[in-house]
Amino acid sequence: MSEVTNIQTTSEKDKSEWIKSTCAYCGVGCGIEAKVNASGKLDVRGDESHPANLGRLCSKGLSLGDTVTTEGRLLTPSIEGEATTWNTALDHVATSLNDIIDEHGHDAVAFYVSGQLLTEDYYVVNKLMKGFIGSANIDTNSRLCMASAVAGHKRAFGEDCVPGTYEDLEIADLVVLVGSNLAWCHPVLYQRLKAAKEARGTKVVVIDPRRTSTCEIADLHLPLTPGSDIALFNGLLADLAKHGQLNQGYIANHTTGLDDALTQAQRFNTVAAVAGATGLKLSDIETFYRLFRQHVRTVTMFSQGVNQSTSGTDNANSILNCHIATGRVGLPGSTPFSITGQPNAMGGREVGGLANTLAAHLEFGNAEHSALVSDFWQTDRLATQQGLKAIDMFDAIESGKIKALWVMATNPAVSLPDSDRIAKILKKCPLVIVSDCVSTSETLDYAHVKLPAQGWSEKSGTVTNSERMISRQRRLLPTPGEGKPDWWIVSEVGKRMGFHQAFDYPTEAHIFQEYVAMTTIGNQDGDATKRKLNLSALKGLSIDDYNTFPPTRWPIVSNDNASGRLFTQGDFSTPDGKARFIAVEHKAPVSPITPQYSMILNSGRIRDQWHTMTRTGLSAALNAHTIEPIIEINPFDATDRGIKEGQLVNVMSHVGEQVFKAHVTNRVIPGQSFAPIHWNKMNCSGGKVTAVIPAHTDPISGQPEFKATPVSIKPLMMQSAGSLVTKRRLTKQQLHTFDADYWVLQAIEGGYLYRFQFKETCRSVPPRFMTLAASENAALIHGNAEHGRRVVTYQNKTPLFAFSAFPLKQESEQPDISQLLASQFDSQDIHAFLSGSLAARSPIVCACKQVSLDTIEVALIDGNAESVQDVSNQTLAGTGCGSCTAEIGNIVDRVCARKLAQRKAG
Ligand SMILES: Nc1nc2c(c(=O)[nH]1)N[C@H]1C(S)=C(S)[C@@H](COP(=O)(O)OP(=O)(O)OC[C@H]3O[C@@H](n4cnc5c(=O)[nH]c(N)nc54)[C@H](O)[C@@H]3O)O[C@H]1N2
Ligand SMILES: Nc1nc2c(c(=O)[nH]1)N[C@H]1C(S)=C(S)[C@@H](COP(=O)(O)OP(=O)(O)OC[C@H]3O[C@@H](n4cnc5c(=O)[nH]c(N)nc54)[C@H](O)[C@@H]3O)O[C@H]1N2
Ligand code: SF4
Ligand SMILES: [Mo]
Repeated sequence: MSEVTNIQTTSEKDKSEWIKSTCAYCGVGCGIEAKVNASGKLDVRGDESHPANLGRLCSKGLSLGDTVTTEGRLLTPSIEGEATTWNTALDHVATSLNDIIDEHGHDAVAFYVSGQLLTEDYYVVNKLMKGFIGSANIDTNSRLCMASAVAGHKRAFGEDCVPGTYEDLEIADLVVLVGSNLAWCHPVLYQRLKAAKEARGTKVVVIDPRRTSTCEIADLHLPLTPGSDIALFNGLLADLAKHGQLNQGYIANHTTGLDDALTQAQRFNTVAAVAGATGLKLSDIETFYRLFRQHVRTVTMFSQGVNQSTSGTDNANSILNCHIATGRVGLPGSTPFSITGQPNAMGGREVGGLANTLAAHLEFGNAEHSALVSDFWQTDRLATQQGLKAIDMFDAIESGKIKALWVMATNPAVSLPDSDRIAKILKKCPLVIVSDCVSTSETLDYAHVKLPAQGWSEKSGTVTNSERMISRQRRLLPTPGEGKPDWWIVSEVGKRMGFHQAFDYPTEAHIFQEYVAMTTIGNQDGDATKRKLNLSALKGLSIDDYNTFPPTRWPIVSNDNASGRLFTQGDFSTPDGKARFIAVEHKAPVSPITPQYSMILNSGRIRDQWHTMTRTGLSAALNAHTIEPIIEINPFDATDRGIKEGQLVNVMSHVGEQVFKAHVTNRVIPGQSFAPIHWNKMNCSGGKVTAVIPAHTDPISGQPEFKATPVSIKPLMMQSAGSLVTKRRLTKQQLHTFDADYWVLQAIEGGYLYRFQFKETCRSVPPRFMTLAASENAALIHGNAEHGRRVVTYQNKTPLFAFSAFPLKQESEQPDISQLLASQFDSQDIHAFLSGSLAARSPIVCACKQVSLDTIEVALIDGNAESVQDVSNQTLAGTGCGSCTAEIGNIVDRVCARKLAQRKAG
């Protein structure tokens, strides 16, 4: 673990040493500048010249330096657990794949890849599979993320294109956020929108069953029933028609299919009908429809609340229908906008990572497209039909049709639905190859072959963000161990499988050049195969040009890439050039609520963690905000079930059960619950939300429903708790000695903190601690039993672990023992801990500036702060990425209400 990174502000003199690159995390694609500091760590700051963020970064971007550690990295290739050379590993992979193909056919192998690969990596793995192995059994975690938006775009526009740009958010008069928690998931875009709202009064509508932090800037929040977006948007289309707001000229010249779509939509011809399906207030629906009618400059941004649904594709088209009907597509401040999740989700869509597309926006089922691709790749083995989508792919492994799976840059044992079943399938698969940069993950547990990949700070290539901006990711640090670029690993295997010429790339720049050329094939004016995805102006890009390539938005067809918007002239990519209305029908999520499973479980992200925590889990700063896998439930449901704030609960569906920590809040409405996706077996005995989510998918896109699982939630009765700090992670075996009924691991400054809960009283806990001490040959020093059971172990006079066990009901009085590590087991602190006088420490609210709840409360009480702005002025809280301002607002409200009550009472 590294220390917290220094965040530098721009200063002219050191500018030349900063290297420009792109953030490792979300699809906003912020430009960063990074520099290795005197202590060998990476300093990171926002790139003021990058159009996506203009210098801003969020807490995750600011903490990038913390997560580029050499600890926990996969360092050497291995086969069946034995370290080996690259040569042996690559030969083994190539020979094994060829043998399986010879015996069982090319469809017996599969690749499962990721939107966290670079475009160059993605391009070669897709080329190897579809072009040379000759099967399209390559799919990506974008199936869980963007597949519905992709399918919706193709149906409406004839091509998978996001028409707008980020600037549109700033010039819109109305921004509608559907199923998007922008404040936490795309924080820099949220900041841009917030600033625009402050400057010009942009109206913001948030459509989300939960009251998220994004609602802080909402003029209107529509907490609709999960899965009822189609009813709302069909109602909107009907309303636009009723009020004569359809753009008839545009519809006549640039669209087809309105009649059917409108007939379907008119089933929600009245606001009452919409209210019936969505559970929303009549007046709120009316307000939303009126805002949409009044503001031509409307951007509708949609994300996983729309995509991750068994109606995901129809959801997307219900939104697109309303924009097409009003001609609001690709115009300044006036466009639909599907926002991408991963840093290179868009790049993967461009080069064809999904099983149902070829490459460069060329498609299966089109003889001309296939001919173009075969000719370009010089292959006679091109896959002739779509491959299996993620869930079907794992089914085919289970049934034995697929014998080998190569997983790259994704963690399916955690992130796929019904994940315990996925783990069983991986266990059964005869050959599992995993390329990753970390040494442990649930998926790596099942790998026969492990291949060490370079991590973010070591890789070089390109990524494309949500607004189609291609940016360079540049090498910043040397690679620990023998990690290699993903494109190199794949190319080496390709060569060894017998396709030497096709995969003989000297550098990643050569791959990019080939991709550029591919976007130009059959892409001249007048070609029937013409696509918007075209980088022809980059043809002949030299290696130097590639190295200095500035962020550029596609299409790149001439040197002036003026507005960068698409379909501005109503010029769509369908054969007749017209956009398609799609008739879509409202359907409830597939799993019905039953008396046994009467709560809906929604899942998604929290502010400071990234997916399965393999990287953000390493940063003490990012771990300070939410420390355990919580489940949000409404006070009404909590009382009904006898659940208290902070109590452990069992969450069960018909596929599995997990333990979470209840967070009782009005953010979710009665009958609903929300759990984050980040915790898994690597860091918690429970909290793995995918283990309770069944694998139901959208019939068109194949995207799983992640946000509407019927579950039961029941309180668990625990007696005692414990915490342990250590500089080293406990081994699985050591953890086992505790035999805890619940444990969770948190990275903290200087080491790790484990929290335990037990069904028994704390009197019976200490023997387990002795077993742990024995495993390290360590001596124990016991504290005063009056203050709970407290122990510190020493090995050669150096403290190893500090542990305390206490009755659960005394939990709030316990000191935060992470202080012991922060002070490097200072002997006075240890003494205070053992004797029961170590002070409690308050939780961090602002991760960027490391401001705690206590500090904020002091500002409010002693400093007389009255607003978020006052708090920020006094403490700097909220002045980093700003995504904690909603939380600060809640604290301000709470403390000010208390102050008022006290004043009244006094
Ligand atoms: N901090 C952080 N940021 C991230 C990521 C991360 O792991 N951590 N991951 C990145 C990735 S890959 C992605 S895909 C994006 C995802 O970004 P978002 O899509 O914004 O994030 P989620 O939290 O998955 O879901 C968004 C919202 O959908 C709502 N929702 C649930 N059901 C419905 C419904 O029926 N209708 C509507 N309208 N809304 C509904 C949920 O309550 C939730 O608030 O975030 C990216 N950014
Ligand atoms: N319940 C529920 N489940 C969900 C979602 C949800 O909202 N709810 N959201 C879904 C969505 S939108 C997404 S995108 C997925 C994300 O799910 P995953 O893709 O499984 O999550 P990550 O933790 O990002 O896994 C990436 C892995 O790749 C490794 N890695 C990082 N960089 C590289 C690299 O350059 N090369 C290689 N070879 N490896 C690398 C990381 O160490 C990590 O092990 O989760 C999905 N699952
Ligand atoms: S918004 Fe945050 S996580 Fe997303 S790219 Fe920008 S800095 Fe990275
Ligand atoms: Mo995603």
